[in-house]
Amino acid sequence: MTPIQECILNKRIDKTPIWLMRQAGRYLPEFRKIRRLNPDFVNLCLNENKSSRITLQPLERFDLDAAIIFSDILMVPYGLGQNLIFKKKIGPQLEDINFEKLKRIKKKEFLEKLNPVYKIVKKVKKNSIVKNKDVIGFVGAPWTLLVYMINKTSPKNKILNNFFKNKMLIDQLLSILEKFLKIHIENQVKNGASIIQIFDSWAGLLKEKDLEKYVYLPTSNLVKFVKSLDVPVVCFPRNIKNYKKFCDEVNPDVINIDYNVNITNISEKIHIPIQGGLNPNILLSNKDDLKKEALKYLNTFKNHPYIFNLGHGVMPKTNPKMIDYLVNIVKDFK
Ligand code: 1CP
Repeated sequence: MTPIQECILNKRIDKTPIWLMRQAGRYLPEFRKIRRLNPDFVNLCLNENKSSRITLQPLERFDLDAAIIFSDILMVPYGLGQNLIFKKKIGPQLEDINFEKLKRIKKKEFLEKLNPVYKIVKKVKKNSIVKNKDVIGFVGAPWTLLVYMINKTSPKNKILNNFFKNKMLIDQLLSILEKFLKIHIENQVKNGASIIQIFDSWAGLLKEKDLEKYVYLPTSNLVKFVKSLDVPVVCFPRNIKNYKKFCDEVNPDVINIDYNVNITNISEKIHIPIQGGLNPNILLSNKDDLKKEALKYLNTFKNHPYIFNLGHGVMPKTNPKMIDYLVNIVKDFK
């Protein structure tokens, strides 16, 4: 069994496994080199050879316990026919939803568009470097995808003030997303993904009263589905106020916390394996501060099944040497 599966399924606590969100990406010169030659990000995500190579780049450098497939949560809207581009400094820009077209999209068409993603999973899985490691597949949660599909850009830049105006559209989109996210998950698992992570990056935008409809209900449907495939599921409802309530309502196998979560006594409230938390900005400081912060997480969770990770993705300005230093701290911790 892999170190991460040992932690999740056997609640093993003597060795803390580690992987990092956005472990493949801009902070790696070998990624930037490929990226420079591939200005169209969606095409890059559909390029079997390049994306599988990018997925493995961080594992060639660091002693990580998992590879996460190089892709994007917005490949699902793309598969549903909503085209998009990624602009430097601005991020994703989606075209208007053509709802009539989207409603008619068939499973076969969706799978044809996203088939390269599944081939990437298969290719990564076959590589000997992931032997005794996990291959992590992922999806965006329905709420976070709804945000991008309706808002058409990152809500960090702006959130439309009439976002909730068309209730019927929202309800229908949620149900279409549920159907196709299950298809996307199933095909990643079939091709070798051994864990699924559900990213709900914009869960923190919602008011408490709206969580049931937009987060708990749709996410727990996906969680049940992943469990039916016999693969562990990690949820990351970023910036949600009450992680314990989320765990009680949604029942994931693992919960990923963000860096604003106060971890003192968290083990008394949350009884499932925990992942993440470290502020990625610490990786931009110095080794001493990094060590102090990393040890805080390691010591707090020394009696709780814990997968070391960050509270959000690795920042582009991170020095790869700091990642190496962090991985070694975690591996040497006893
Ligand atoms: O310009 C570039 O070079 C592309 C930057 C980039 C990268 C490296 C984007 C654009 N996506 C990715 C890869 C990616 N995205 C992965 C690959 C695997 C890995 O982690 O190494 C994963 C898991 C994602 C997931 C993702 N995409 C999320 C959820 C996690 C999170 O960051 O909250 C979200 C919200 C996205 C949308 C997206 N794609 C890219 C950007 C810059 C964004 C975020 C935009 C925003 O802030 O709204």
